[in-house]
Amino acid sequence: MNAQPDSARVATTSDPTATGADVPRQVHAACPHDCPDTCAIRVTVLHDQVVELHGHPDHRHTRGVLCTKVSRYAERTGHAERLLQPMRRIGPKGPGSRFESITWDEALATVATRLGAVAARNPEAILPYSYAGTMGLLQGESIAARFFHTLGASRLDRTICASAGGAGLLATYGGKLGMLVQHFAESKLIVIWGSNSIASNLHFWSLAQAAKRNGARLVCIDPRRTETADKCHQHIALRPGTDGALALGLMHELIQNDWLDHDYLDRHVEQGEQGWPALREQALQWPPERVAEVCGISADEVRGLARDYATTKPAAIRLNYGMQRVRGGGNAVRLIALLPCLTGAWRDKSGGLLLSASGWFPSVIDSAALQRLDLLAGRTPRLINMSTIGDDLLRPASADFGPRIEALVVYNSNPVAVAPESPKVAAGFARDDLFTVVLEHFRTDTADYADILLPATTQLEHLDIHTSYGHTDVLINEPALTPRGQAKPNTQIFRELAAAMGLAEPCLQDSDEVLAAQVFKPGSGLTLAALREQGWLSLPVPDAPFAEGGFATPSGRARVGVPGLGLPDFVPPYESAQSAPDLAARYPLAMISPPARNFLNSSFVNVQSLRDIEGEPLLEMHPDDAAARGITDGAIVRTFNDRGSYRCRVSVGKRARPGVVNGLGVWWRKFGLDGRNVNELTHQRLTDLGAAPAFYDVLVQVALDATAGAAGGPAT
Ligand SMILES: Nc1nc2c(c(=O)[nH]1)N[C@H]1C(S)=C(S)[C@@H](COP(=O)(O)OP(=O)(O)OC[C@H]3O[C@@H](n4cnc5c(=O)[nH]c(N)nc54)[C@H](O)[C@@H]3O)O[C@H]1N2
Ligand SMILES: Nc1nc2c(c(=O)[nH]1)N[C@H]1C(S)=C(S)[C@@H](COP(=O)(O)OP(=O)(O)OC[C@H]3O[C@@H](n4cnc5c(=O)[nH]c(N)nc54)[C@H](O)[C@@H]3O)O[C@H]1N2
Ligand code: SF4
Ligand SMILES: [Mo]
Repeated sequence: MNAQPDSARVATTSDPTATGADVPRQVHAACPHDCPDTCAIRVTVLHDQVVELHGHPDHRHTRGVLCTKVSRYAERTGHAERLLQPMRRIGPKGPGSRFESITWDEALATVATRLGAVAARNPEAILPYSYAGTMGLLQGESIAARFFHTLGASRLDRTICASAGGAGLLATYGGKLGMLVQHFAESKLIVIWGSNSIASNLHFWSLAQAAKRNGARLVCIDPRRTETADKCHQHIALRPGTDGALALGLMHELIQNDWLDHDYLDRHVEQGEQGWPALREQALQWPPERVAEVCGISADEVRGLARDYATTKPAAIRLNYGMQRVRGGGNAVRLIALLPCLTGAWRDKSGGLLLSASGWFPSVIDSAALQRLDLLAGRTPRLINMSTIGDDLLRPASADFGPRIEALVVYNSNPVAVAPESPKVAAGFARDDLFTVVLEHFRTDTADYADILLPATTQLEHLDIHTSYGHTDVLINEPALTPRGQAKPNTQIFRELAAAMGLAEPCLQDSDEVLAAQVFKPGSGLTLAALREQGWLSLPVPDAPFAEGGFATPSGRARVGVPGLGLPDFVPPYESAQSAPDLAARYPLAMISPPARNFLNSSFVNVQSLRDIEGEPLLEMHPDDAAARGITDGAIVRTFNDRGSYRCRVSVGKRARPGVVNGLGVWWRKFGLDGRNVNELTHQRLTDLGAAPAFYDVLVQVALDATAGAAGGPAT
C-alpha cells in the first residue's frame, strides 16, 4: 500500500507550518452516500486541512447532526491506505494481488489502448459498472454516462438496491412520490416498515421520536429485532418476504370493519375490473388467521395493527427498502402503498406513506442534459442487469446475450463485495481475459481484481450537486480540500480518458463548473447561484400532496391493477419453508443480511474506528435455533447452502426471530474470517418487479465450525 504524504494527513488543529491565509474558511458540503437523509455538511478548512466537519445546523433536515460514520469523513479522506496514485497490477487477480505505481499518462494510455481495441471489435463488450458510492449528479452519471454513450458500450441496469420498490410505487402512484418527511413529526401513528431507521434513516428517526413525545404510537415491522424495534411501542417480527400477505390481511380487516374512507376511494382510487372492487374481493380471501400462518405472527397482531392503523389519525407509513429485497418485493410495495388510499390517510399532511421522494426531482433536474442519451445516436446497446453480474461475466457470447463482456470499468461501487452470489462474481472478475479498470478511494475487494486502478477524489475534494430520496432539497457540495496525492474526480478521469481515446465530442470535455450549470432545467426557478449562496434549495412540493388525489398516474387516481402486471398480490419468497419445502428440508433457516449500523454498505469497513465498533462479521441466531444445533453464543459457525459457505462468529440472542438468521453488514470479504462475506450465500434470481436482487430471500443451514478451536478462533 502506498505511503501517505504528510500533506494528506488531516489536521484537527491548524497547521502552523502551512502557508496561506490564516483565516479558516467554511465550505458547504453534502453527504455523498446512499442514504435517504442526504445531510448538509459544514466543513471548516484551514491551510488545506479540515479543522471541523459537522452537520449544518441551519439545514432543516440535518439539524446539525451527522451519523457516526460520516462524522469520521475526514478520517476516511486522510486514511493512510487511501489510493493516491494510478496503479498497475503485477501479480494474479484477486485477494492479495500486488500493484505498482504508474503515471497518469501511462495509466490513461493503457486504458485507452485496451478499451479502444475492444470497442473496435464491438463496443457492447465494454460494460460500465457503477452505483451509489457517491449519489452526486456530477461524480455519478455525467461525463461517465456521456463517455460510455459515445462509445456505444453496454448499458447498465442499476437495480441492486431499490428498483423493485421503485417499480411498485410507479405502478401505484405513477412515480416515486410520497409524504414530506418533516411531517412525520406530527403523525399519531407511525408504522416503520422494513426500515432500521436508527441505523439507516437517522434524521427520520428523530422526527419519529418527536412524534412519540407528542403521543404517537410507533410500530416496527421487521423480522429482526433491531435497535429501532427496541424503541417502538410494538414490534411485529414477521417472516421475511411475507409483507404482501400482511398488507392483504390489513385490507381484510379494513373492509370487514368498514374502516374504509369510501369518499377517498371513490374519487381517488381506480375502480372497475382492474380497480378497487377486484382487489377488495382478493383481500377478503385473507382473514387474519391465514395471514398469521404465512407471516409467522399471531392473528391478533394483524387485527390490532389494522385497528390502530384505521382509527389513529394521522397515520403514516415509513416504508423502506429492506422489505423489497425478496421475490415479491414489488407487489408488496404496491399493496402497502394502497393502504393510505383505503383509509384516506393522505388527507392529512402527516398521514400517508414515504418510501422515496426522488420522484419530486425530475421536474427541476435535467438528467438528460447531464447524461446525454442522444450520444447513443440511434444505437440501443444491450442492457446488462448489475445484479446478475456474476452470471453475466461468466456467460459466453451468444445470439441472445451478445458479445462476451471483455472490459469492465467500475466506479462508485464495490461489486465483488456487494453483488449477490459472490462465488460467481469473484470467478467472473478473476477471468484472465477480462480487462478491468477500477476508480476507487481504496483497495476494496473489487480493486483487487483491477488491471488498472485509478485514484478518485472523495467528497471533500470535488464539486458536486445532490438530490435526495428521503427529503426534497437539492444540496451543493463545494470542494473543501485540494485533491490528496494524484487523485482526480471521476469526471476528470473520464474527460482525460475520452481525450486519450481521441473521442472528439466536445461535451466530453465539459468542466465540473459547466456541468453544475447544466443541472437545473431552464425555467425550474432554481439556479446554481442561489444554490451556492444558500447551500441548499427546497423544492416547492405541496404539504399534503395527495389530499385531493392527483397521483402521477394518467387518471390522477392511485392504480390497483396495471396493464401487464395485473392486480397486486402476495408473491411468496423463492426460498422459504412454505414456498420451497424440499430446499428447506436441507436448509431450514431463512437468512437476511441487512447493513451494519456503522458501515454504509461496504463503505467505511476499512475505517478502523468504525470497524472497532462493529467488531467482526456476525450471524445473529435465536436461542432455540442455536440450542437445536448445539451452538453457543460467540462460537464460530459455518453458514452454508448449495451456493457457498461462509464462516463467522454467532451472536445468540433475541435480535433474531426463530427460523431466521441475520448475517449483518456488507463486510469486505478480505476482513472476513475466511475471506468471504454473506453474499457467498445470496442468489441472482430477481424480484417480481424491477429486476432487483432478492438478498433477503435465502435459505441456509448453520453448523458449529469443526475447524475452529474451542474458543472459536481469533477475531480479525
Ligand atoms: N448505517 C447504514 N445506513 C445505511 C446503509 C448502510 O449500509 N448502513 N445503507 C444505505 C442504503 S444503500 C440503503 S438502500 C438504505 C437501506 O435501508 P433500509 O431501506 O432501511 O433497508 P435495509 O437496511 O436493507 O433493511 C431495513 C430493515 O428491513 C428488515 N427486513 C429484512 N427483510 C424484511 C422483510 O422481508 N420484511 C420486512 N418488513 N423487513 C425486512 C431488515 O431486518 C432491516 O432491519 O440504507 C442506507 N443507509
Ligand atoms: N447481502 C447484501 N448485499 C447487499 C445489500 C444488503 O443489504 N445485503 N445491500 C445492497 C444495496 S441496498 C446496495 S445500494 C448495494 C451498494 O453497493 P455499492 O453501491 O457498491 O456501495 P458500496 O459498497 O458503499 O461501495 C461504493 C464504493 O464506491 C467508492 N466511492 C465512493 N465515492 C466515490 C467517488 O467519488 N469516486 C469513485 N470512483 N469511487 C467512489 C467507495 O470507496 C466504495 O468502495 O449493495 C447491495 N448489497
Ligand atoms: S450517511 Fe446518512 S445520516 Fe449519515 S451523514 Fe450521510 S446522509 Fe447523513
Ligand atoms: Mo441501497
